[in-house]
Amino acid sequence: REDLKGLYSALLVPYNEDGSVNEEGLRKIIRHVIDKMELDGLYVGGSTGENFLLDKETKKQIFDIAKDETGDAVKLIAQVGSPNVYEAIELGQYATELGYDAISAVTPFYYKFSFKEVKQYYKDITDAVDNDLIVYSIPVLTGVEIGLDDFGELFELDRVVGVKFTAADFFLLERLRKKFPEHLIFSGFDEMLLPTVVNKVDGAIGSTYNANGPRSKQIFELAKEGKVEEALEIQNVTNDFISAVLENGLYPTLKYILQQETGSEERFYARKPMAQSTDAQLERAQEIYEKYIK
Ligand code: SI3
Repeated sequence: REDLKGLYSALLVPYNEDGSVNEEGLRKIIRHVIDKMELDGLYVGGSTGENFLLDKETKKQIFDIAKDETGDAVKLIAQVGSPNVYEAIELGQYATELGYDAISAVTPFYYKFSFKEVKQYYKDITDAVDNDLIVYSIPVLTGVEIGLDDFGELFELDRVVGVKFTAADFFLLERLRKKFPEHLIFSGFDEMLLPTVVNKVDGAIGSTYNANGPRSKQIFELAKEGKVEEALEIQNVTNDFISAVLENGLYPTLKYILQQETGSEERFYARKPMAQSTDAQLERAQEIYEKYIK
């Protein structure tokens, strides 16, 4: 799936104060990512979209809006994973019918599933959904670690075409790349984009690319051309930005910046139980916005 390579926005979703989707705001973010950030695709239904706080109908609504606003302009990957595998299958079929280019599924979490159970989960999804699948591995949030040999078993499943690797384990990343040259590897931590590109990932999916797209694209392109020194300079500024964002709160800061960038009057709320931004966070977000993005 050469066509899936590239830089993706882990799509941020703005909510209204009552927890419903702010559709106008979401459409504006999508336009911003496509037209101004000029990214290659959208990863819809991920952590950044607060997906794991949503009911099934709202997840479908977001898939609908993203497809409707995007058309065929960029690639679309639908994250459908959930410990409820029946829901994952239904969402995978739904996104596939809508025309999503691929699906992705987080490793099942909460219960301590054995690897045999994790593998069965991916087999159940790929057997039932007529689309290619990217494993979403994010041990920092799920607690699920997958080793080299286990990745090999998942990659043997029909239609498992790669992994979104959101981890800082560069030894495992290097081993994966060497052993599975035909599978897609997407980098998941934006602050580590450069070293993952040096390790020859095929693309990256991240939250900060929604706002810091141009620098991220430069890092990606320069590193691919072997211009590591130049890429590092941009990664350094990028990481000043990401450090400030993480210190102030990832969601409040990105929501504030995207509200400003899209010229939206309505505040971009978080979905409960995620806390709403405080005045102090909003003030700091404005400073970060002015210093790094505006
Ligand atoms: O599913 C998604 O929304 C993502 O792709 C998440 C993405 O990997 C982000 N990870 C987390 C834990 O939020 C990163 O983009 C992350 O926000 C960024 O690297 C800052 O740490």
